[in-house]
Amino acid sequence: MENEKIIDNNENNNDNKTNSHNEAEANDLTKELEPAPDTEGVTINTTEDAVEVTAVKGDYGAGQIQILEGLEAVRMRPGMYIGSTSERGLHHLVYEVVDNSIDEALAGYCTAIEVIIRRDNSITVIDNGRGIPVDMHESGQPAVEVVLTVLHAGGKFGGDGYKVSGGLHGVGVSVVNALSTKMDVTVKRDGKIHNISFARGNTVKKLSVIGETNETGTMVTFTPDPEIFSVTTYNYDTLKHRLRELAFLNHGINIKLTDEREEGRSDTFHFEGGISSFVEHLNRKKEKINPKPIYFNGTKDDTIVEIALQYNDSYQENIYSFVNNINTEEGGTHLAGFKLALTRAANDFARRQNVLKANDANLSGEDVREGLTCVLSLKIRDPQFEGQTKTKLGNSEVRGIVDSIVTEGLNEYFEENPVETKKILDKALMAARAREAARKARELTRRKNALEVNSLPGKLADCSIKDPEQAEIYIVEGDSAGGSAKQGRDRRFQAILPLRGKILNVEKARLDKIFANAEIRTMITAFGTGISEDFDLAKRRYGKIIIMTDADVDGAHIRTLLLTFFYRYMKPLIEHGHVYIAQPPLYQIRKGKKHWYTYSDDELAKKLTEVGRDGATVQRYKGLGEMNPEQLWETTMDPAERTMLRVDMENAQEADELFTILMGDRVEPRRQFIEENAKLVKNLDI
Ligand code: 0RA
Repeated sequence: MENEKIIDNNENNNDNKTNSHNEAEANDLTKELEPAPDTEGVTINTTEDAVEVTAVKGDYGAGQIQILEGLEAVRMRPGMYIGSTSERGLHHLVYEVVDNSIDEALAGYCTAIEVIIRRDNSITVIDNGRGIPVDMHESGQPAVEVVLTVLHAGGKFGGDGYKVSGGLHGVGVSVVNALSTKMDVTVKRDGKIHNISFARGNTVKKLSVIGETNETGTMVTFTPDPEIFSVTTYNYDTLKHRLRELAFLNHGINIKLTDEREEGRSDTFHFEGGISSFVEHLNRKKEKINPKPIYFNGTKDDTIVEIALQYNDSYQENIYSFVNNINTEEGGTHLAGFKLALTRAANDFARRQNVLKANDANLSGEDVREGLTCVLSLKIRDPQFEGQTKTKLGNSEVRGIVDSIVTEGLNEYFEENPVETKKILDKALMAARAREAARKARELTRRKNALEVNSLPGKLADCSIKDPEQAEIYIVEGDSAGGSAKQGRDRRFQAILPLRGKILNVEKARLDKIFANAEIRTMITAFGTGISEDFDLAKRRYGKIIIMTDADVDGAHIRTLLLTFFYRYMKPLIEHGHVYIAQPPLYQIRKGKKHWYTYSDDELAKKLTEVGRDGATVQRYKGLGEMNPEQLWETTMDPAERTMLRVDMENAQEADELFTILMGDRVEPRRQFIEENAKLVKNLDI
């Protein structure tokens, strides 16, 4: 259970679904492009072209060098080409094919893309682009066969325009072919319908004409190889999320997703508004400062820059940046150029309007970005991706390009929209004042820490082991449960911090108020990590921070408050998997001299049936306080026996939304959310 997510994707709105003629076109494609009959058992040709020479180390023994040819290299080291062979890599196959269709759309030849999850978890991607070329290549093979069997061959055909998407690794459809037990490709081009098929990258049915048409397009169906992937079941929501993102980032394209495994499950995405619609979508549950997103774009030296921004009344900044449709999570030169321009433009305008007086200090970047939701999207020719996850843009010339486009765009907006601009600048000014107050509060905290040597909070019962890899801390609701936990724990590696009452709702407070809160200061000191921009994961005193609250509404409320606080101000703790939720039992069953614990109503019913209801007594634990120290240890704290949920935020975007909905000021989205997700939040007191 340790790796279970507690933050689920809860996306139930059917935004911007359209049923335009594009969708109908995509449907027509389906009818006409039927996959060729199964070709299993046909002789297998091997690819002759030695296009990749790879030295294989490790498992193959030191010094032993193996030459790998063609797609065999991909099957040998799939991770090198698609990042992973887990669920992520599995979904990456779809993105790789779709990216080719997106390229066709960006080149102006494709308007509709359809993705179908088949009942056997094979995937069909259909587009109405030009179709993969089928003419003879110098190698003696049709171009389509080369594109699908030679690494990086795709870009060598066609030539006009540059490849924009090409996936995170930009490896091409041949990699998908190599990693699929079967791939069937149908091309409508030059008045004919052509078909070819492969097995694990090898051609098993040569290209042939199977019909006539006056349309163009490509249909690819592939079955991921279970020898390669640890998971072969597609997740609808994962594909939906990415395809919607692609529809936002490439306005006008119609993208349809259908799941044949579940009757009626289908979504169509089409956003004429592009990234402005994206920003509206991200802010849809928030109170807006400027009702219409600010949007501008510009092109310089083949670099296309698009920006949409909209402020909401929260204190968080939410900037998403993309380069060639890839989410640049680590930022880079484009983001730096944007931030620089925004801060400068806001300060210049505030000075000109005398909103900032001669003696006032400048607004900081953070002040200006408070409450900002922004999407920055670039299409560039030779992106250099750097950083740990290769999602940081390195091209230095891009900084200046983005800076000048943003400066010009913002100046124009500020001049022409005085009402919205005043609201935005007022918010930044408030943020600046709060920042100053927070600085003073933090100064106080720091000074206090320096004075009281090793000043750990009095309420903390620390553990004796200081190694953060071994040490863990239980955050316990209330003094009485804290008492039981202190007696029940293994004091060598388990620390206990009882919290009194409810902690501050940080969604509704700025840093200054947060620093003034006693419970929060206690946690900051105990964890040792600092907070916000001072946060340093390396300074953590514990490897596991375990939230242990009662299984009732108050407990759930405290847990949500704590998670909000960690999410907002100590995010790396969650990102690196250091935050857990303890799972105390709900019931104890006694019968004769024996006893059992159960953690849910279902489990209780099962266990009672198993041991027999006659003579059994059931105790329902209303709070941790009802358990004696031994019971608490046995059920909830003993590493050998306990179950914990690790808090994992796979998707910060949706997690942020969840927190906003659950904790924010607005009642309506919260009510709606609870109705839609009654199961997930049934025990949350909100
Ligand atoms: C190579 C060259 C051209 C298009 C494509 C490949 C292509 C690949 C895929 C994969 C899925 N859909 C696709 N659509 C097109 C350019 C063709 C030309 O110049 O006519």
